[in-house]
Amino acid sequence: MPFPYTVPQDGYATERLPFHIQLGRGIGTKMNKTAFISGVTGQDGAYLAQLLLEKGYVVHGGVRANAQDSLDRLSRLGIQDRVKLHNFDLLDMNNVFRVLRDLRVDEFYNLAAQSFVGASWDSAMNTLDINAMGAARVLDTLRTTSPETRFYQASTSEMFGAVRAVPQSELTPFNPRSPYAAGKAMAHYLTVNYRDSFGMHASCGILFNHESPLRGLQFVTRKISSTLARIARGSAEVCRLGNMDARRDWGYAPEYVEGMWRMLQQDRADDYVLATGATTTVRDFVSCVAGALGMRLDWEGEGLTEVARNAATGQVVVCVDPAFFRPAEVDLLIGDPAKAKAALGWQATTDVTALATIMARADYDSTANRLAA
Ligand code: NAP
Ligand code: F7E
Repeated sequence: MPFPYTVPQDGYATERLPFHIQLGRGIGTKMNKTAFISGVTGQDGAYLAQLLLEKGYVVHGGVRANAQDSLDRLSRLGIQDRVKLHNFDLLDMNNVFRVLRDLRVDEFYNLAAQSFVGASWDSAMNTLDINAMGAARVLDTLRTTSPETRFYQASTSEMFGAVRAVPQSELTPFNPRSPYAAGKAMAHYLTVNYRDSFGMHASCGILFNHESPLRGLQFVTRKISSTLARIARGSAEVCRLGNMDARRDWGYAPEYVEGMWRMLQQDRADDYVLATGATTTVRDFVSCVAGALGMRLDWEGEGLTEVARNAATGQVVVCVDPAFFRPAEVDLLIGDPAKAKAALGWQATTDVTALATIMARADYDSTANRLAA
């Protein structure tokens, strides 16, 4: 076989190559690609780890030293024993430096963050330190110790903030509306800057909201699916929500981690929007979840007095609570994923109704398991 050979798009399918070519990094070493995922205990980290393991990667993951019981998502996917875990904290430069210098992985996915926008006003310094300076610590370490490592930065639609165009694409100017978004914008610009200045293969995925049964319970979709699932099982509680007019472009997380991986397989690093191209209000997401649970809702009132009742029982299941309003809101997000489709062949396929159904069913089933336990 001639050398150099072409690496298949689906990773290093070593079993299809002659044995002498499998010995890539020294005698007896298989040519599995290596990846490090910061934030491997989070929603995206867990799905990305699963995807990369399926592709034959050796997957390293960063976990915070004081958060060892947060391996729940990896356990739910049945992969907790297959990810090589390392103590890793984006706040600690020495720690970041030592881990990355020693591993020198092929691909680094920077998914770790204080990711809850609502908390970022009350913990602005911490949010900026993790989300902005944390990315700087990783980029500078890679530049010094492993410049050939391909780098993915978890950028976000929140950077568009009070939007300057509809829909939002890679060309839309940023206008961040929270400490979270401002920190992510800094990390984004720094990633572009390291790519331009030092030739690093560093890409940003500007991802619109993506959800799943592994989503944190504080985010609105999962708050709705988990609370309504308990109500459908007989709970008398009420789902208390903030701004129900806010609109988001909600997709399904496992599809989005595939897009991250595709970005790092390109010859040239670049930035891409991943989105569905459709937008839905929080109120309509409530109705989708209720529908999936077989619950018809009657909406009445407006503003602070708006409620949704279970049409069958009259029980109030949703109400407005100003405690969940934000100091500044991002009212309308809708992404234009045309570039990702053309360049990466990536497309979201799960619409918001299907997404709500997946989440509602998973929460309904796990509620039953908890009641049975
Ligand atoms: P997530 O579930 O909140 O996960 C965040 C991860 O970051 C967790 O593993 C967390 O660890 C870790 N982390 C927090 N602080 C850290 C620190 N100081 N050092 C190291 N790790 C730390 O978030 P996600 O939804 O998977 O999102 C992944 C990334 O994409 C985030 O950067 C987020 O900002 C960004 N993003 C998300 C969306 C979305 O819709 N999901 C959209 C655009 C961008 P613990 O388990 O210890 O808390
Ligand atoms: O809020 C409104 C809230 O917290 C969505 C993160 O992954 O996606 C996520 O950020 C909307 C907002 O997500 C409640 O005001 C109403 O307008 O689910 P969320 P988010 O802020 O969009 C982006 C792309 C990221 O990058 C982030 O990391 O829903 N809303 N009532 C509520 N939100 C919450 N959390 N709770 C409520 O009761």
